[in-house]
Amino acid sequence: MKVGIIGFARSGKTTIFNSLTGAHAAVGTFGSRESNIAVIKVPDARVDKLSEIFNPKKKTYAEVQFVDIAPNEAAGADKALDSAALATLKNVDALVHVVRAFANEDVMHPMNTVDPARDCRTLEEELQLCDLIIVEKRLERMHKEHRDKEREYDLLLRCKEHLESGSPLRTLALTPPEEKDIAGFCFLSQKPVLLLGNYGDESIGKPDPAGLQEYAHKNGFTLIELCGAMEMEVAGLPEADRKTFREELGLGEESRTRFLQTAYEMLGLMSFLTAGEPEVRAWTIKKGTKAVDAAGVIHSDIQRGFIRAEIVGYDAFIAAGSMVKAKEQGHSRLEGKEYVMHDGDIVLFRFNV
Ligand SMILES: Nc1nc2c(ncn2[C@@H]2O[C@H](COP(=O)(O)OP(=O)(O)OP(=O)(O)O)[C@@H](O)[C@H]2O)c(=O)[nH]1
Ligand SMILES: [Mg+2]
Repeated sequence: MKVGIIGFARSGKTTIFNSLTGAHAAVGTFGSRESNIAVIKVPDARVDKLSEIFNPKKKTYAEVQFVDIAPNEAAGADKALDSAALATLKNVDALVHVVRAFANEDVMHPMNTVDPARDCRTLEEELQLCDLIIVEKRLERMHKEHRDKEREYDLLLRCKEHLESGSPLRTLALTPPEEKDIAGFCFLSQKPVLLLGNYGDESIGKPDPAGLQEYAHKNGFTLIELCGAMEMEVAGLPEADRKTFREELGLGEESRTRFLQTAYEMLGLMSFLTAGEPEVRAWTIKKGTKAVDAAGVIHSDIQRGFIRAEIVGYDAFIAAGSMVKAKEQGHSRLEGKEYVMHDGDIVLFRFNV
């Protein structure tokens, strides 16, 4: 999974990027002009347990890639995204909007005041406007080419109306074939947005100090609240010291864990597992994914040549203690293409290409 970190200039994007990934990208004025990329492993006790049993050559956790967009070249702008950012964000699966909720006289907000709800609204409008420009250009071109009887034209007209009414494309009801038809546009307002309130340490212990909880609740957003600067400091400590510091500072559970749990839940993600001597591995899919599409996450050949999925549930496997026993006890099932995957399914795909 790929996540794009967006937000206004100096909202703490790189600070949050560092605290979630443990990277050491430079923050502030001397930060890099390039975007930052880092990958984190998704902790999964099932991968650890299966590895104890299979003793594989390789143990692979699911991964989340974070992209922290480069500072906006148009300094002082009330826009969060320049053209470089737009290109960077095309292929991410979700957006994390870092909302500045900390006061810091030394680093001014590009709009001079700190107003989290305003930033959320402004950025949401910006995403919609970016998409509207793409839609209008495409419609105009299709019209010129006398292609306005095509299905895509109708669909884009619907997108246009929806955007013009001030709504993001993620709230437009689309059938699965329609989703496929517009997937190539990589519309930004269609991507799920997770709000990340970046607070100063003066906010710790205060109820909804920036009004962000209320905003998120009213507008149907998921919100994660962090003290970016402190989190980044703690993320740089040796692992043994981190827990004590977190407790002393009142920071609560590890920010990465909290982030991953919230993001998985919001995005409706789950994992299935593959296990054998060469490798034990977790794979991330959306809830509701069918066996044949889950196969495609591993390799397109396996999807194309799909015959059957041999499945044992994780809990049944652990109770049985081995694959042989799980099979003897009748826990192994052969499922077809249409089978809807369950969280923790241990799978062996049978395929033929
Ligand atoms: N007081 C305080 N300062 C913070 C916090 N988070 C970030 N800052 C400061 O704000 C400045 C900008 O932080 P960055 O993480 O570089 O912000 P950014 O959004 O990546 O900035 P650009 O990439 O330049 O748009 C730095 O000087 C940080 O030290 C915070 O939680 N509290
Ligand atoms: Mg930055």
